Amino acid sequence: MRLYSYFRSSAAYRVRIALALKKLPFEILPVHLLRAGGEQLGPIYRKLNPQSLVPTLETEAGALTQSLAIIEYLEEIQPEPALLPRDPLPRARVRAFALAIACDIHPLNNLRVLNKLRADFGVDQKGIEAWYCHWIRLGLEALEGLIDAEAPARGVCFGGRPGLADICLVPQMANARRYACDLSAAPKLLAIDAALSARPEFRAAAPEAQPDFEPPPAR
Ligand SMILES: N[C@@H](CCC(=O)N[C@@H](CS)C(=O)NCC(=O)O)C(=O)O
Repeated sequence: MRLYSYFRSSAAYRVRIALALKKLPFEILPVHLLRAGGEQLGPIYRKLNPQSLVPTLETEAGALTQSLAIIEYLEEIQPEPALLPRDPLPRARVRAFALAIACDIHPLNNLRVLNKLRADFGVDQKGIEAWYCHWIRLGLEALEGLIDAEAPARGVCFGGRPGLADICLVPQMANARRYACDLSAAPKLLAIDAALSARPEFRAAAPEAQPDFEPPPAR
């Protein structure tokens, strides 16, 4: 399989973690979201992914878009280790946590949204940072209420091993740190993120381990 990815894309990061947990071999094809106005917007990539977003997973059966759809596909073709609980109620709760990140936090802070705020609404860098951290703080505070008090001791959001909720959490926390957002309202998530980030599958999927990684410019 081939994954169209950008080292800093948190949606691609989710798929990288899932592939690593499933031990599925894959090749990274970098798509630079900033270079030349954004390689994702070019006609060749757009044909593959009409939304012009990363990730896209190319499989032998065809190309797939949307990180959560890709991860559920991986779950179906390779059920072990399971990323979702079997029982309907905990399964729905894990999905709710993942969707709270993927639908209610991440899209508000996506590159194209920030670009629009800058270009058409005159928002400066300070305003962008305030916007970014506002949605993260609001979202993470709510997520903190979705997990139980024992989760930090388990080192995962739900159950006993990393799953879909953890796959969404770690990239979102990386985004929060990149913008130096105040995460003090989310102590359980901070502890879980630290435990998960030490696992080899999460380390292999991290931005700094990617072939297209670029260190942040010195401030
Ligand atoms: N819901 C999509 C979101 C994908 C997405 O927003 N990707 C971002 C990077 S994390 C992107 O490609 N942004 C490019 C842009 O905004 O132009 C998914 O989960 O795959």
